[in-house]
Amino acid sequence: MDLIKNLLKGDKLSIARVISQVEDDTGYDILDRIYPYTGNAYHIGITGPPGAGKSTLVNAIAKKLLRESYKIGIIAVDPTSPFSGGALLGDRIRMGDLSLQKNVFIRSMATRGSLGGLSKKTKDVALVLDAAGMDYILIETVGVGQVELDIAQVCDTKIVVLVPESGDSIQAMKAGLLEIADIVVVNKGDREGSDSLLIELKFAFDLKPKTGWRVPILKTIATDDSGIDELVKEIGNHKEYLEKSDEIKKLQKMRILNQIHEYIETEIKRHLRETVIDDKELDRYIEKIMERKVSPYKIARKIMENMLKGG
Ligand SMILES: Nc1nc2c(ncn2[C@@H]2O[C@H](COP(=O)(O)OP(=O)(O)O)[C@@H](O)[C@H]2O)c(=O)[nH]1
Ligand SMILES: [Mg+2]
Repeated sequence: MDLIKNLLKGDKLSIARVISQVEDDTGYDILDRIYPYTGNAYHIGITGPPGAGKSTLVNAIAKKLLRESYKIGIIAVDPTSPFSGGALLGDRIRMGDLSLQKNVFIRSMATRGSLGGLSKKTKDVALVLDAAGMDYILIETVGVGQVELDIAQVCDTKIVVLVPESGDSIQAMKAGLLEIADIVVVNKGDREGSDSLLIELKFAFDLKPKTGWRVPILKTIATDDSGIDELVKEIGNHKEYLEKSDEIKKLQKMRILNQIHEYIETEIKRHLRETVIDDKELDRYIEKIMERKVSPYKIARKIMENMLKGG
């Protein structure tokens, strides 16, 4: 099919069309077919509180990688403004000059209306960009909850961005954000308090037992590209570390296992909703459960038994 052929060549229009199909949940056939061409892109996750400068950093990192002649895919998952879509537009404008470049493809994804399915869709979009020949895929997410941590699993190098203001560091530690960090960035290094945050973080990481990768803690001013060279260098170091130790294989295996589980879960749920449970029958069960004649677990087991019998 021409569409896939052109996708594999990196044609932007074809990338966009395949992504729309994948997002519409009708894309499994395409995903099956492009899968053999994936597995070459390196995934970098950038996460942190809203306003920390993630998009600005992504922009700066992408520009640096572009100068080294790499092809870059960018996925911005932005739930910060679910009602107006304003943040999304903001990202587009800010990344605007990048999106005109031949070797960059940018996709913004709203979380609105896709509760739960978002992380899976992000992974599918990443697969499309991978097949389209991107060397690096940058995934920006707001680090506030489970979805983001889940997305972090997709990435080879996870960058956590913090800023001096508003005591983000302590909150982030609580949220387990720093647990997933391969690189910590203190952005807005031009702001007051950035050095003390840097020291605080270095202290916190020094207390951790050292095994394998040593998490670098860097200061950046994303708005004027300060510290970006070092950040990109550390991304390269981490990539090398993952490749030399067998960590990258472990990550890939975990990812595939997740994909299988996630797919099965989604399909079982859909199957249950669409075919196994008859609404009227379910109503009758619920009545019985409310009368305490039977437990919900017993009914659930019964429904599952029916499903496994092919009902
Ligand atoms: N002073 C200063 N402002 C920055 C820096 N990095 C980003 N900003 C600004 O902070 C705001 C939020 O940045 P953005 O990249 O959209 O943050 P995001 O929500 O984390 O993606 C924007 O107005 C940026 O121009 C920085 O290093 N220093
Ligand atoms: Mg952003």
